[in-house]
Amino acid sequence: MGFCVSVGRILRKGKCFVLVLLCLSVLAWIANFSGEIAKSIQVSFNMTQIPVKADTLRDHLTKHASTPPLKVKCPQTSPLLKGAVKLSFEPSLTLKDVENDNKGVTEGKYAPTDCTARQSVAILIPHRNREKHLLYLLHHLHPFLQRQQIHYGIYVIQQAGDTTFNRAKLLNVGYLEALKEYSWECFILHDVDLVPENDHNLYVCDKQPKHLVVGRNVTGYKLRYKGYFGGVTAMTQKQFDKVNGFSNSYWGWGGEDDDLRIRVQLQKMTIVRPPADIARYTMVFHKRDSGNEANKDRMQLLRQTQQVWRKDGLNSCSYKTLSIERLPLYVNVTVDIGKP
Ligand code: UD2
Ligand code: MN
Repeated sequence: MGFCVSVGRILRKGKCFVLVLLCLSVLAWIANFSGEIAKSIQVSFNMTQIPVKADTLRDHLTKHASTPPLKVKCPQTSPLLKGAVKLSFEPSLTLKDVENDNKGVTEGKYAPTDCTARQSVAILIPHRNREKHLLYLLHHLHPFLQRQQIHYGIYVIQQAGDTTFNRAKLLNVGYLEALKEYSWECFILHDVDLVPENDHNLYVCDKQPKHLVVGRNVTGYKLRYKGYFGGVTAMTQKQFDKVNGFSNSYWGWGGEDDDLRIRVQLQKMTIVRPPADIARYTMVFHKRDSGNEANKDRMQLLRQTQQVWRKDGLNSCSYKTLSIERLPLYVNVTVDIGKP
């Protein structure tokens, strides 16, 4: 200001105002420029001095920075993966055991603590009367997903009552209910009895709908048929929305997975699969459940998909939510989906 006043003696009053503005701009420029320099020093320091490993970076920042530690994006390939793991199906296993093994999970949800997950994924499991299968799946799936460094939530959608089972409609309900809790970007549509054998089979979505079950123990680890899309499937919110979800009309066993494939193909999307040596599952042995007899109408329904998909799906899925229990290891949605 002293500078301005003395200059003011020389210059007329009106010009002083312009000079003040000039002074301020020069000061602002200097401040900004020094900030840029500081940043570029920081960047080159980061690039040259700090090893790439995420935990080392975190430790370094904790030690040396006064600000809270930075959370870096999780690496493309998680360092925690083990590959093929030996699965166990102990008859004595209890839900409490699985809870004790997964203290980091709250209401079925988990996010890596030292890096930001690359995707937020909801696992949707249609279920009725398969408690033991659910237990084995939770036992394997929680640590499996944590090793993949995914932000995830597990939703079990229970069909209430004993009318004919409808897997597809339950998955539509799961999708709609999960989105009320969080804006999940990826959905894994997951049979309760399929346990993944290799954690390189990543539970994340791709640019195209992904089918994760190439082989199962019960079928000699061979793909059942070319267009097979059942068991475990990964679709982004956008992809699932684009096909209007599943049809709600498949009551009983069969056809609903082929219907979803037709919807995907009608949208000019293609199905991708991980390599066969990775996309391997053990299916816990079971017989056909009562209340899930083969659907005799399925071939007829599959001929109509092209005509009806726009009005039979997420946009016409009517149901009554009977309860939502936020249990430690999963969100349990019990629903009345009506009957055929
Ligand atoms: C195949 C497909 C499955 C689905 C089904 C036809 C594979 C690996 N899976 O399974 O995705 O297309 O054929 O509908 O090819 N469920 C219950 N309680 C019941 C009945 C069914 O929880 O009473 C659920 C459970 O999540 C089960 C799924 O529905 O895993 C499929 O039923 P399934 O296991 O009896 O049929 P499956 O093995 O032939
Ligand atoms: Mn099965």
